Amino acid sequence: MKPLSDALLYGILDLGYTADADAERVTAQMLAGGVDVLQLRAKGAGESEVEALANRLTALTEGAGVPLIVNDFPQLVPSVGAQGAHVGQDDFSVADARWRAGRALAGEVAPPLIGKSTHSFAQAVAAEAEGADYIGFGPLFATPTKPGRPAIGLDEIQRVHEAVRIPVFCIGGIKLENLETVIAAGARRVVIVSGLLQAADTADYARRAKALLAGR
Ligand code: TZP
Ligand code: MG
Repeated sequence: MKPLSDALLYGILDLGYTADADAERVTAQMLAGGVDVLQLRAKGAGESEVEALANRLTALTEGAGVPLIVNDFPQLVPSVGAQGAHVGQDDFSVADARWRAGRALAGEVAPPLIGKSTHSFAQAVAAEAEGADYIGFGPLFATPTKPGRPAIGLDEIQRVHEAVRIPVFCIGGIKLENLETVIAAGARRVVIVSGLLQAADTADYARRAKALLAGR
């Protein structure tokens, strides 16, 4: 499994953009393009639906050596064989998510990765103190993928990277067109959702984003 410390590009299979029937095809494209972490995000879907979807993806992510992260349902991590869970500011605490994602047989597999969404410098620092394995930091730009969440801009990226030692994935409205600007502002790793999922060629889009991230 690729270590999180090497991850540059984090892709999200968001069922707001991808039809259920296309889940495997789009996941395969993201993996072929070099996505280093893959999250399953299905807002509005119930636990059993997310479980079924995750079960369809693990063979692909495992084959690519890419961690699969489940949004919102840490308790599914052991049963589907995912590598971790992602929580928002209003979800389970990191400790609670970690407990829910804990393996039945301790030590059998790597401990679960728990990521947390953060929307400010203070939240970024707090998430690390809380024990998160990585954070999302954003939305840098307003984005229809997370409606109603104000853009935080690029000004705090540098300061967050200086203060936080765990991997920081900048997120929100990041596209190939603005990625160099985001990198110039101090980002090392990014999450791209709609850019990847709405691309005519998702694998090629991922490859180009990865090249820009690796080139810094
Ligand atoms: N959290 C903050 S912004 C965001 C999430 C899940 C959505 C990012 O999606 P996109 O389409 O890359 O702007
Ligand atoms: Mg959530």
